[in-house]
Amino acid sequence: MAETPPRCLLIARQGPEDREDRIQDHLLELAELARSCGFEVQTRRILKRSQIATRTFYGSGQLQALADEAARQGVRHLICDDELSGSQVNAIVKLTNLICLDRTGLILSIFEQRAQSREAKAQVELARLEYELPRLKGAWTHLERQGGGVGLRGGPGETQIEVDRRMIRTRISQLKRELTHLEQVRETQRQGRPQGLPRVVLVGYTNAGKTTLLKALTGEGEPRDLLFATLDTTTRKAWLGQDFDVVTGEGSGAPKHCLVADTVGFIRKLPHQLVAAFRSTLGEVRTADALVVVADAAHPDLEEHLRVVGATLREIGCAPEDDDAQPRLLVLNQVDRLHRPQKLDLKKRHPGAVQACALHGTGIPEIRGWLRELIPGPPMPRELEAWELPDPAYS
Ligand SMILES: Nc1nc2c(ncn2[C@@H]2O[C@H](COP(=O)(O)OP(=O)(O)OP(=O)(O)O)[C@@H](O)[C@H]2O)c(=O)[nH]1
Ligand SMILES: [Mg+2]
Repeated sequence: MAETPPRCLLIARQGPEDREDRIQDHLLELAELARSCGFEVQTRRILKRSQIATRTFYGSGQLQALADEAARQGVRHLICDDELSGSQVNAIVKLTNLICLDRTGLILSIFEQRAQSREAKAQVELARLEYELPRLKGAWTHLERQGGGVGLRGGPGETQIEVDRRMIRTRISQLKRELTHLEQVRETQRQGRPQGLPRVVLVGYTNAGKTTLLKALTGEGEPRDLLFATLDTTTRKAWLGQDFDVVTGEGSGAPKHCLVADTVGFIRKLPHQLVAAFRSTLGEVRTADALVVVADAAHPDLEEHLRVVGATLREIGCAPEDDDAQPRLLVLNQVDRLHRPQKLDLKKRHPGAVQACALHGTGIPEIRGWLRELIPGPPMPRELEAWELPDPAYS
């Protein structure tokens, strides 16, 4: 019999400068993350607060009311959209008696569930330890206080923290060494791939349809309606048509191919520990011959998703104005879920993009055509779109 999923309560703070609809959108995304982690969302709640409460972030009065509500509904988990310190999480747990996760902790849990390959597992464990290390202090403050209370330096709590920190640092060093080794293995594999085939990487916001597009282009891939379904980079060969110019009739007629790699998706506030840990996986993006940026055109937050993708690409060293920038194609996917006026509006906003439905194969010949012409070769001069420009909000 299938186990019933644990139920959770989601909260986010709305400060005086935040628009309520934005916070609602963020809570909706948090609900998707919670669902992808195996939770059932019972309630979403915005907590309006002009000031952040130092100890509990949300303030003890509102938290107490939430704890009472959770107790009535039999909910055991509280998930917060805001980034909390370790001591704030501990204070919330103590006050509410609920298991408390922040957004970063939730994303890390999803990655832990999904990691399959040795490399993905090591990357996720490294990110988890980097996340936990500065939080250890909070977990042991009661012991520290005990130690301090009797006038001892290095009381039992401090000693325990030091032991834990040392163990974690040792493990972090081990993992970094292992990842460096795996990166070398990956490099050797990369060199062993069929020579002369251009390599294209699919990037984009999580759940946009990257794996579906991989499947449409190469016949392989397992798309799933979950955030972060893909963690491991999968590379497959795609047929791009014949080397044959239909107008001039020239060309050898030989089949043309390229390699297409599917990658881990991006998200707003992707924990920097994960970006750092996935450095080598994301290295595939930096070294690719071309990028195909896949976006869910039917998502109400399309433009924000694009800005997040633009900023994350910059963070990993792919700025479109760099001299060695790769050619980029924007694929506005899932247009089967849009009406004609919406598609026309999109055409105005993103004239250079291909509108596609990877699920049913619409737009795929156009994408193949772009790949055939653009790789290998210098990037075609083009005007950058707004989402690709540096954005102080995401740096
Ligand atoms: N209607 C529609 N659904 C699509 C389309 N492309 C993908 N989907 C659906 O969107 C969901 C996510 O697709 P994936 O291909 O797994 O998305 P992804 O970008 O690889 O997601 P992650 O690996 O989780 O980051 C799946 O349920 C797909 O069936 C499309 O063109 N139209
Ligand atoms: Mg995927």
